[in-house]
Amino acid sequence: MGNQPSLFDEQATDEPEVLIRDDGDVRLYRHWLSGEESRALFYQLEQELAWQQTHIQMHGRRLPVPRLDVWYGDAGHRYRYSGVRFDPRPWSRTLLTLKQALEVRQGLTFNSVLANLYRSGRDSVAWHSDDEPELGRNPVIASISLGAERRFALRHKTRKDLPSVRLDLPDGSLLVMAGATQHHWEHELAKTARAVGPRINLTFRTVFETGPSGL
Ligand SMILES: O=C(O)CCC(=O)C(=O)O
Ligand SMILES: [Mn+2]
Repeated sequence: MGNQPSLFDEQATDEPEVLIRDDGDVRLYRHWLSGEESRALFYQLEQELAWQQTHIQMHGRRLPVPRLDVWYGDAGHRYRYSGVRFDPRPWSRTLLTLKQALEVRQGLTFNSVLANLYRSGRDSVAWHSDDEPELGRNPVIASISLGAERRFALRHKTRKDLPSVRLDLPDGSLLVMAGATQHHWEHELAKTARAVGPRINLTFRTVFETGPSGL
């Protein structure tokens, strides 16, 4: 593949670590990208993406989410955030390259991606499941991490016998959440008091909702 040989090299994908197999399916490919690739991708995405401050409506107040984010994807697949529908931006060059690498190396297809930029340890994502109706039943979500290592956690919503999973998501890793994961489990990226650099996370998703009026 021209100037990016290993990004599309199927041999480069190791066996994943299975993090969750009960009531869901979560796998980690620890070294999905080389250090050189992930560094280059971090800087390209930091420059190229139209990072914005999203606000949510909570208890009648308009609050900024603790991170920057932006959606990209195929036209006509709207997503919903805090009750409001948005159109994604058209694919950027770098995001399209990564989407194609997921197709070639993992056999996974997506039509959109949510990019998050965690500027420091003060930025975070609170406990949630990616279970919006437009993602359909048992969505497959491919999550690529670039930059600073941050602690990611998953906990079962009801079963106390299943241990929570906590891990630092490495630079260049790919986490795939599939099966019933979003139905039974929730996840977070906690704040940290440690001095950490910025981190970019990309969650590739398939949004089924189409057209201006939605479902
Ligand atoms: O940053 C991460 O690793 C997770 C992000 C996430 O869960 C989300 O945007 O839905
Ligand atoms: Mn999520």
